[in-house]
Amino acid sequence: MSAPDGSADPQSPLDVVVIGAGFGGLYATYRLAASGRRFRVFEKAPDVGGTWFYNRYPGARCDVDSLQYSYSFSDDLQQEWEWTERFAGQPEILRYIRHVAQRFDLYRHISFDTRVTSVVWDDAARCWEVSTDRGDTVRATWVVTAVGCLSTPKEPEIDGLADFAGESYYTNSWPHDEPDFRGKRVGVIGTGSSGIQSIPLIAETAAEVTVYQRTPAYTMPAMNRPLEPDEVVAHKAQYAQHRAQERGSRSGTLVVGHTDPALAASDQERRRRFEECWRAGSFGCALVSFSDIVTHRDANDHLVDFLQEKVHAIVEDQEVASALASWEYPFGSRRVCLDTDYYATFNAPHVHLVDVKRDPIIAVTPGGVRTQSGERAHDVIVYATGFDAFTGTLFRLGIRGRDGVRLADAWADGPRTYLGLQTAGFPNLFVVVGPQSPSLVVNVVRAIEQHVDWIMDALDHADAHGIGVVEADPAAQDDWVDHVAEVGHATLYPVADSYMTNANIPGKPRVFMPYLGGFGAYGERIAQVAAQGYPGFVLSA
Ligand code: N01
Repeated sequence: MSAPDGSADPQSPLDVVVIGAGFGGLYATYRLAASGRRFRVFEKAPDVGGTWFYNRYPGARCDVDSLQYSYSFSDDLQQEWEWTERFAGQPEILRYIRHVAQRFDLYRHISFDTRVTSVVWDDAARCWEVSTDRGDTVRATWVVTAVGCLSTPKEPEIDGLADFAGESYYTNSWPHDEPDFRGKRVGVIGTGSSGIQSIPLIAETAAEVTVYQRTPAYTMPAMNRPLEPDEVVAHKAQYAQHRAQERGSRSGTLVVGHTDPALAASDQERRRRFEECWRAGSFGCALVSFSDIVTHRDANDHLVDFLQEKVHAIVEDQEVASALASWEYPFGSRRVCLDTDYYATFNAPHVHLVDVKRDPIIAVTPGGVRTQSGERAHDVIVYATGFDAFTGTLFRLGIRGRDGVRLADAWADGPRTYLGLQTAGFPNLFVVVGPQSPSLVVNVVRAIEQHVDWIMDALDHADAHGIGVVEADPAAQDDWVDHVAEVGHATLYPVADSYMTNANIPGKPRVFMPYLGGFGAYGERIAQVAAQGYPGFVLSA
């Protein structure tokens, strides 16, 4: 993109626009800055961090080990940074992301407080026109969306939300001034990871906590703890090997699975392994404790029976225990949670459970929450009601491809991508950790590096070969969509209603969205496509 004298021509399109400055956008920024390309990054928040910027509710914490849920691109960085806990809390993760942005001088590339409002393909000029709510309009040959899969809050479909006279908070957009729950009657709606992490902490200070549970989550104790200096030294000494193992693994982590089926094991052996995973603080361990846990309902049921016993042993009121463990779907088919004292919290006299499957919420009222059985008074309501996942944020970017087709229309029946990276009809637009890639079912920081590295290689290839347009071939895309569905449906994952199947948003098509073929295998596949000159993509000058 040079003027005749060799300098950058300000009228010519930028090389790249990146949308988002969370883990994904920040790594793309790092790679682009190093490449010498002309680019700009737009971020709607006032700072870096993405999901870790917004989700600052009490107890917000990662459930992948810190030493694995971190960038691997710089050995200096991974050697210097000191994680303090096995599972880092949100403040520590945000400090880390800010540190990365400062250490590599990335802030200067990012326009903060700037929401992208439209991304429109100009076929004549063969570039994208990107507009923002600040009035910027820039043109760029390539667009990289790094907007996260869990970044648009889901508005709970409950009547009367606006009528509530007390304080309302959403875990996914928690205020920076910490709410004070002391002496207050708090209602919490939602029992996914966010609810399960925040409820025990809210209960520490609130006068009364009422948890409205519609679907009970599977959750296991996180066994979080401070990291020992010796184990950190040992891990750092082996970082290269650990990272290679993560990259080649099914889940992008160091969890190693068993290859024998639960259905062929003795009761004693099953119990031994399930207990081991329970004590390890690793739901990933449980998912791969036997080869058939996520593929055979009977095998899965053995684990469910084990977990039911655990809940009944911790929770004193057996009726409450039954409600907390009334799972009607297989373990793992909704995202499993890791918690700290979640079940034990229900032993406190001021913590109550309302099973809204049996006693549905009718409305939020000025004074609290009305269910079929009556009204409960609250001073505060916390909504831990989740996200319009995977596609919610992408659709809100106002993306229009060839012939003005909206991405939302092209994906009206569910996402259609080739390798989860591109969509036919939307040339030169790459999606980082979107639908039909491993994304949320693996260590997402590894997945981000994998995608960004692949995209940067594709841009290098395009530059080296005089290619101006890269677009998914519709036939290759059809094959990939079928493959993602086939692999997903060979497991129990699509059985449950959840954000993974779009089932949490009324009106969205039910489609299982992540790719379950394994992180390492997926990495090999996309690397092979690159090595073979990008079959399945149409490349033109
Ligand atoms: O959201 P969720 P989340 N009335 O969708 C309920 C990641 N994460 O924010 O299932 C009553 O899981 C809903 O009930 P139902 C992680 O990937 C990671 O908790 O619709 N209830 C459900 O119980 C996680 O999976 C970490 O029946 C309503 C809950 O709200 C993902 O983010 C921490 C309702 C939503 O659960 C999302 O987790 C936090 C209604 N109208 C999050 N609407 C860690 O790394 C919704 N619900 C640890």
